[in-house]
Amino acid sequence: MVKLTLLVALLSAICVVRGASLAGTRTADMDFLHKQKKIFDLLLYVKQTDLSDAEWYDTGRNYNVETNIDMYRDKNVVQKFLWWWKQGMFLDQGAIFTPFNSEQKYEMKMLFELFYNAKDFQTFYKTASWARIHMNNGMFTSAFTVAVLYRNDCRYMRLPAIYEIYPNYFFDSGVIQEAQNLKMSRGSGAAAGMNNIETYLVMANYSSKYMTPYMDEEYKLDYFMEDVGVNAYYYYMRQMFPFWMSSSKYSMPKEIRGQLYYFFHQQLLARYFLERMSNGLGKIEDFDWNKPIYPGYYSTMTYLNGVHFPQRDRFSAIPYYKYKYLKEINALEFRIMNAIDSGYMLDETGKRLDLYTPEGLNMLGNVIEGNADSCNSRFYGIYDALARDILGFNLDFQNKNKVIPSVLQSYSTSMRDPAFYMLYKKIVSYFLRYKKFQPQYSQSELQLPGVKFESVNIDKLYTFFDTCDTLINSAVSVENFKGGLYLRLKARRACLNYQPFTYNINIKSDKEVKGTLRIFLGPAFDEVKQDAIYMQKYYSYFVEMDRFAVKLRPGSNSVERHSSESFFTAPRQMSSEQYYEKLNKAISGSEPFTYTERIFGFPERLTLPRGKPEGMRFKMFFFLSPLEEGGTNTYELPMIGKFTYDGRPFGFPLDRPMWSWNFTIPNMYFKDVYIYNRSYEKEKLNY
Ligand SMILES: *[C@@H]1O[C@H](CO)[C@@H](O)[C@H](O)[C@H]1NC(C)=O
Ligand SMILES: *[C@@H]1O[C@H](CO)[C@@H](O)[C@H](O)[C@H]1NC(C)=O
Ligand SMILES: CC(=O)N[C@H]1CO[C@H](CO)[C@@H](O)[C@@H]1O
Repeated sequence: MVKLTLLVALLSAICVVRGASLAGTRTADMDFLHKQKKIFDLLLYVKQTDLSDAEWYDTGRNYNVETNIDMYRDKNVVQKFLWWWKQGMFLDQGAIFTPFNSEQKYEMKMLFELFYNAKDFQTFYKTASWARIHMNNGMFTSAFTVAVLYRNDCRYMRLPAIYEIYPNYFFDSGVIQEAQNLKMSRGSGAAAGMNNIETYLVMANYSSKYMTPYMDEEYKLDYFMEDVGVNAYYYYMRQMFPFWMSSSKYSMPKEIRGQLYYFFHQQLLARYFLERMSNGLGKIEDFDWNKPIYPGYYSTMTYLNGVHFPQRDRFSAIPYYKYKYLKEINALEFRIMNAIDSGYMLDETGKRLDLYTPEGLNMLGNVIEGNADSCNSRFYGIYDALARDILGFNLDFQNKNKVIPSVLQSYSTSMRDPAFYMLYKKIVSYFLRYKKFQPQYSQSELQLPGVKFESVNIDKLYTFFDTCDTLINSAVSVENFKGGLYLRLKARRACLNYQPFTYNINIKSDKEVKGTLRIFLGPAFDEVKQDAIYMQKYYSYFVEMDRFAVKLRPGSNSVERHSSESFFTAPRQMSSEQYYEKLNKAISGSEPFTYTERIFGFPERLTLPRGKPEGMRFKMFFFLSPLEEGGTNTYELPMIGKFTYDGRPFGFPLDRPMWSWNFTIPNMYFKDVYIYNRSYEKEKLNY
């Protein structure tokens, strides 16, 4: 989950300590509203470039980048772009975009820079409107999204969710087909809504429904791997720090970039592992590039141009046309391992950079992701992208216009492939190896004398399958833009949800003290009785559930914290049509429009792993560490907003294996909890 520590500094009083609302809430002015509507409109029905009644259509048709070259900060950026444009070298409009193809990535970066360099919002909007009509839609969406995230004049603005822009990356072709049928025939099965707005519902399923003949155990988890919220979360987390973007050119907290890459994936794997356990599946398998890959990937999805996503049969060996990459990936793995084991990396001039320093982890993260901050991308390559290329089994291609990317080559689809988890297990294992070579925390580093957990009480924990509706209007083509606004096509599918709960934590302190309270959820295994070995073996399977600041007074303190307040999670985003309605009301002056800095997080619905009907045991771990005055840094990230970070390594103190004696430290507390999955139909939960 997001590794950004929001020390809810505003956490007021003790006795009953409560988290405050996460990020600042503001009321929009007209300027904000008009800009917001303009940028939102640009991503509606993005595959259709000819919606002549849309505002962007006229704007884009009448705009000329070249004659407005003075309106861009860096003219070289514009000249380079125009040169490519005039040569007709950009990706075809009907081609499939992936940032993992280097030529496509290069072009997308040019487009992004053009957007980013527009001197004012009007120029940005005009440029984007022009590109919306003339550029490949995938490339446009990607470059435009990053520009909105990084442009100061678009701060806190929202775009339609990625699953609303490209429903075909989230739902199988049957759903898309049925949506098209409904649109064509209208009426049939439609529940006409109010105000002439027609709502149509498509019942969607997960892929295990279609693949019985080859049924793979891994697909028991399809409700997690294909969850709309979790895939969108992954997309935004990676889109927030695009690997091709250098932190020196754009304001990006470079101190945490590489660490975040590690922590985010490590936490995602831990969360996935708890879900595996709930389904009776064991650990994530290792794999070898030179041996057949165990899990298959069977997709029922299609790209916008009708082409199917590539598949991978169970136990398939790497295809021969990927052999050329195998040598390279083996070399990169060897170099990364060498760096971790020797303790230094080589920069581009051959100079040694010490890895076992406070900055080391971040450096390692940048190198493994192979992002633009890598200390030596010639030597360490782009491991993340190369591994995805090999493992996804995408077909070989003639040229960039004929690329058919695998699910692993798009951020919004990668979590659907079971091999994704195997790959990130391998990637995370490098980091764990690095962590293992560091001294384990000593008692004095962890303890907080005079502070003792007395008890922790938690409500009974329930999960259940709910129904989630997703707006999939973009699955169809509309006659015109305004007509499109009156259509409501939704896909309905079961989705894991949980019943919100409260932690009641009693802590005794002999003094006034400020601290950070961290809550983790991890596996419980009967066969491992001794806690000593337990935390040495399983520390990396703990998911950080929450982290917040507390202020203790002398005596007994009771801290009450609701699961919904978690720093890491966010409630379901309002759907586009609701957001749009709210926006229109505000523009007409009938209702004020409030917005928050924090736009997204890990889906709150998935706070808990499914568990079992009879209850499944898990372990919760609570840890209170002192918060030193002035020891915090404040960062601001797009979509996350401002947050304060207490300077401890991400995942602390479970970022390193832990010894038993630490359990006797009174500012730590373990509790066994049980998670029950209930039937939604039978006992509709009061929530
Ligand atoms: C999903 O499954 C249900 C129940 O079998 C079925 O009625 C529905 O048509 C399926 N949806 C699609 C899009 O195939
Ligand atoms: C709960 O989990 C069991 C498997 O452990 C599954 O058979 C059952 O369908 C689940 N119940 C619900 C309501 O999800
Ligand atoms: C191995 C070790 O150092 N164990 C220590 C753990 O902490 C307790 C106090 O909380 C000590 O008494 C142990 O010696």
